[in-house]
Amino acid sequence: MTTPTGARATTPSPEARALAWLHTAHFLTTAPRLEHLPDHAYPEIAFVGRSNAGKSTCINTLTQQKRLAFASKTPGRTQAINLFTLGKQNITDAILADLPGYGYAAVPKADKIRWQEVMANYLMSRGNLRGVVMLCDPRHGLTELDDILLEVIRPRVEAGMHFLVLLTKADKLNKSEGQKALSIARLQTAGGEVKLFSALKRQGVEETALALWQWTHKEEPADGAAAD
Ligand SMILES: Nc1nc2c(ncn2[C@@H]2O[C@H](COP(=O)(O)OP(=O)(O)OP(=O)(O)O)[C@@H](O)[C@H]2O)c(=O)[nH]1
Ligand SMILES: [Mg+2]
Repeated sequence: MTTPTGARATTPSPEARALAWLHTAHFLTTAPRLEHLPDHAYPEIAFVGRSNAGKSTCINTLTQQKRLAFASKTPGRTQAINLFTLGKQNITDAILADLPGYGYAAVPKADKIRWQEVMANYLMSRGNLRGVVMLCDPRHGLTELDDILLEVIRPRVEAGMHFLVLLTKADKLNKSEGQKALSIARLQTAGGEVKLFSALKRQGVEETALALWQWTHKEEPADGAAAD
């Protein structure tokens, strides 16, 4: 776009637009079980990963809000599915879901099994799940439970669902450790998209924001009109 004097008007970069969109996040609801999840018509993006991997911190960083999702030093803090709405001018156009972490040793076995079932059901059956962000602390690597989750979502990824692995707390790795972690995770996800992410150093934040925006908006008509 040009101004009357012919100078280019400054339009925000796609990354800045994506971050502004993420900043609109509002808490919607918390669902202790799948049947408590509200149905809605918007694309949903789920954040999954081992307990303490950094899911809630990642959501807070992406949305540029300090306490939207509850981040904690105590593993197992997120115990229900928390949903957040996104959308400019209070017009919701997407939902983020913060899922409880798995693999925390101190959780009673029955609770662990119950949660694994809830998560597998969610990932297999949630109708408008547009994408999954799997967070993984690269110092632990992808674990057996992460592998099970990869198998659960494989059919949906093959059917077109978006998927991204974020290697969190990248500030704790040096450059060569980071590159090695990327290579290993790419092998383990059979060439899946993997990025280094650090909430502390804001590494990978803009690219991830842009990916989420594209996942939820690129199917829209080119003129920006709502689908219906
Ligand atoms: N150094 C560093 N620490 C981080 C980063 N992201 C998260 N952490 C820390 O990791 C711990 C766990 O973070 P959470 O965001 O609560 O992890 P979670 O995956 O939501 O955990 P659960 O809800 O228990 O599943 C906290 O102490 C965070 O401060 C990061 O990028 N760098
Ligand atoms: Mg959490």
